[in-house]
Formats: sequence, structure tokens, C-alpha cells
Amino acid sequence: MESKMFCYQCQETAKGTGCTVAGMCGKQPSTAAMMDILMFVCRGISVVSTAMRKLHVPVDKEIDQFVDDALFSTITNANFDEASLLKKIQHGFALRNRLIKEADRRGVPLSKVDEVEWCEGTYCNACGEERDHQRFERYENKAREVGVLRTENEDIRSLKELITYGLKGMAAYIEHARRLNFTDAEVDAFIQQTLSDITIQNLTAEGLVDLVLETGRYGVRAMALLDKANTETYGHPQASTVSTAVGQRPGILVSGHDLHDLEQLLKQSFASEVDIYTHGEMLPAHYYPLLKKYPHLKGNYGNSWHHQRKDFASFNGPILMTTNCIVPPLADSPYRSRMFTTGPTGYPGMCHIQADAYGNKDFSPIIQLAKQCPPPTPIGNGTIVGGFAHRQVELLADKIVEAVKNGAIRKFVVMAGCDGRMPERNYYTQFAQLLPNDCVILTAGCAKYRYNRLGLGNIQGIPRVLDAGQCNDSYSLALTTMRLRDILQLDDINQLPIVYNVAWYEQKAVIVLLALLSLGVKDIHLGPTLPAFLSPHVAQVLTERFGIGTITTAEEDIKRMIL
Ligand code: FSO
Ligand code: SF4
Repeated sequence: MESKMFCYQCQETAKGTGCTVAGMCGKQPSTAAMMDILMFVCRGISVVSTAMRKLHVPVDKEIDQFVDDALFSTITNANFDEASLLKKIQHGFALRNRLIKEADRRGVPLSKVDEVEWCEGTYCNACGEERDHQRFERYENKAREVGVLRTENEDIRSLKELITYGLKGMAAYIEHARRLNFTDAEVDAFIQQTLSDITIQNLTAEGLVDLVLETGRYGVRAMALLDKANTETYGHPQASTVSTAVGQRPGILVSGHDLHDLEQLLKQSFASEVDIYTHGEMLPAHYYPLLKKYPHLKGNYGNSWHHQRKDFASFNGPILMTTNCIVPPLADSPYRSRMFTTGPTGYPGMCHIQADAYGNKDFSPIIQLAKQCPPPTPIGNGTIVGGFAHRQVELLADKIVEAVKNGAIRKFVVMAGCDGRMPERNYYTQFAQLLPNDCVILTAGCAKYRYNRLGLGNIQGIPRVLDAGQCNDSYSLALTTMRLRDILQLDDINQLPIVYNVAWYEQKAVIVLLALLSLGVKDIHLGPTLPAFLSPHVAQVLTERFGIGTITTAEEDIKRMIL
């Protein structure tokens, strides 16, 4: 039977091989087709923009912004809304065609690839007229040729997709930084050059492995940029205790990663008699001085992203999704009409809050709705401790080094990454519980929800779970390890008493992984399963070159990683 779609970019892919009928995430084949076309558009734009840059012909910043937003929109659980994807595709083709004309005018030769030459039917290259009213169907048909399976060789496909998913994660981080007015033109040029290379160059497996590492190096740069953007805008994260209790006033729940959206909402709702709560990956907002100063930033509600059907139902008020991860609400869900999307996210029928030309958003519909809702139903009454990004850890450095030297800390375990629905992920809770008392967990990303409320205590005043923040704050963990290497006067970070037991789910975790590899980190245990997009041969190469492996049972892994 011919498959209806093909996607294997996340950890929950069907049967551990690929979603071919519908996405395990809820993505429909028609939506998958729109995403394949959107990636096709991005590759076409990138071929042209890269050729122009090579001949020093300037490329409009709008191109960078479009490519980053488009890549972000195709990340797992970000956008389920075909209408919004269709708009992006049309805009993208128009940008591509404009670039082609400009390249032509400036005498820039272009590769004759389908991504550049295909006339999508809405705007004819020759006359610029609208001429195809069945474009959706045309796109669906075209998607069959240009999706992941367009590359026949399994190993080349595997490496190209590994790089592409890394670029998607990188684009997400760059997009967050851009919202705070921090940009890095070289990172954008790299993203487009790499998309161009994998489209027009006949790269060998060896060449692609080099490109994997180069992608990791730019991933570090992208995360550094976002770290700078976040800390220069909101101050350095501080050790903080976040309440999981609720108040008496109605609330708005904010999920995803975009701090700028949260800040705008906090400002606009300041005098509205409503409270703002964080969900999932928005928890680290409470660690930033210029966000935690808002008295109505009340606390953290619920659990990691995949608990949202339960958490959103009992929250009672509106929910703002600033980024992934969206879980499609059930048809009779009590909260569907209370959900709003913004930025790269989208869901059919949900109200989308669009930014104006200056990036400002009007959140008043959400605030008005909140005022009519009952307060959240209490589901927790405790606290979460976090805020251990690089500056805060630096302040603890003497204590930490002393504890390592006197044997009070035996090992650090980097358990950064993502959470997910699969029952196998209980492994991470068990692993944390079985971890000897002289071990400290370094974490970032939503993986932390598996163990951040276990009450694992502290060692000589150092919490045993040091949460640096969101998945992008894995950069902080890298800085921390490099700092420890310097203080302990070691030549190599792999000589540190650190093991890596990283949980992955979607493509932001892929760029974190590639960043760690590019920094020379060896022996990363990746779980709960290795990515389906790694072919057996590519997985073997990564194991031989970087020591990448997966997990077994919590008991066995404690023995082999710690004891
Ligand atoms: Fe999680 Fe979702 Fe942050 Fe991801 S909420 S899974 S790696 O989007 O980005 O950690
Ligand atoms: Fe399947 Fe993951 Fe792709 Fe969704 S994002 S279609 S679950 S592989």
C-alpha cells in the first residue's frame, strides 16, 4: 500500500521507523504534505540566496526571517494549521521568485534544480499572474516527490535529515533571539548555505558527517546568541523557588519557550486582576529577574507538555501557546475554545495572535476571556527550585569544586532534553531515584519534569537537581562543564566526572546533541530510543566516532554510568 506521508523526525515516530498513515503527534497527511512543500520552498530560497551571497549580492533580511520562521513551523507539535502553512508557502514562493529575478538582474548564475525551477502555479515566473486555483492539490502531489524520501540512498538521506533537523532547532533559537532584536547574519547565512548544499551538492557521506559537526558548531553559536538575548533583556537567571499552588483570581496559562510573548502579556495584564501561570517549558521564566518582578507572575501549573489535556482542562482559563509542543485537543475538549496560538504555532480553529509590523502583539482577547473564567483548580501545592544557568553556577563554583575535591560530589549527570508520552520514559524518573546521593543532575529542557519534584535534596548546600532552564539553556550546561574543566585544570572535558544521559524528543534536542558533539563531548547516552532517522550505518559511525549509545534499564545504567 502506498504510504500517505512520511515523517520520522521525532522520537515518537510510528513503530520507531516513520509515520506513514498519520502522525503519532496528530499531524494529518495533508499537513505533512504542506510541511514537505514548505521545506522545498526553503531549500529553493536558500539555493538562490546562497548563490547571491557568494557573489556579494546583498540578501534582504526578510529572507532570513522567513526561512527561520518556516523551519520553526515544521518542528514537531508546532503547527497543525494547514491554512497558515499554505500562507507561508505562498509567501515563500513569492520571495523565491523575487530573489530569482534579482539574481538574474545581477548576473548570478543559479543551479538548475527543481527547488529553483518548479513553477508552483500561483505566481508564474514569466507573467506573475495567478493561474492555478487547485494549488493545494498540486502541492499535495508535488510533496510526494520532494519529501524526505526524495533521497534514495538510506545513509545519505539519514545524514541530510540529521542536518536538516539540526537546522530546524537552530532556526527556532535564532527566531527567539530575533524577537528580542538580537541577530547573527552569519548563522542565517549558514542555515541557508547548508540547505543549499544538501540540495545542489553531491556530498559524500564523509562530507555530510563534516557538515553535521559544522551544524553543531553553529548550533553553539545560535544558543550563545539566544543566551545573550535573554540575559541582556531579562537579566541573568537567579536561583529561585517557584510555587505550584494557585491563587483566587482567574489565570492565563502560558506555554512554550518565547519569553518576549510572556513579557508582553505580563505588561498588558498588569492591572487586570488576573494572574499569569507558566506551563511546561515556560517554567524557567520565573528565574529571570526582569520577569519575576511582576507580582502577578504567580507560579507554575501542571506538568510537561504532554500532560496538557489534563492540565489545560483543570486550569479553567485561557491558554497561550507561544511555541511547541501542542497536543491536539480532543473534539469535545473543555478547553479547546480557550486555547490561543501565536508565533510559529497554529491549530485549526484556534485564535492566532499575530504580531504587528513592529513585533508587538495585542493579547487583550486573552485577558478579556480570562476575566470571565473561574480561577484554576488546584493540582499542586509545592515548589520547584531552579535558575542554575551559567552565571548562578559560577557563583557556586567554589562550593562545587570543593565538594568535588573532598569527594562529597562523585559525579554529575547531564540529564538535559525533552519529555515525551512513551511509558519507557519512566526510566528517567527511576534513574534519578536510583542515583547515589553523591551525584548531581544538571538539567535543561522539559526532561526535568521527570525528576524535579522528587525532593532529591542537596549536597553541602548544592541542590542535587541543578536546572539551567529551557532546552536552549543546554548552552549554560556546556559553559558550566568548560568552566569546571578549567578550574580543575583538566585538558579535556571528557576527563570531568560527568556522564551524559540525554532524553530527546524533537528537533531542538537534535541541535543540542550536535552542539555537544561539536564541543568534543563523547559517550552521550541518548534515549529512550535512538532516532529513527539514523540509518544503521550512520548510527554505527556516530557510535564509533563519538561514542553515542542508548539506554538500557535504570538499574543497569546506574551500574555502567555511575558505579
Ligand atoms: Fe520540550 Fe517540546 Fe524545549 Fe522541545 S516542550 S519538547 S526539545 O519543544 O523544546 O524541551
Ligand atoms: Fe510522526 Fe513525529 Fe513526524 Fe509527528 S513529528 S508525524 S509523530 S515523526
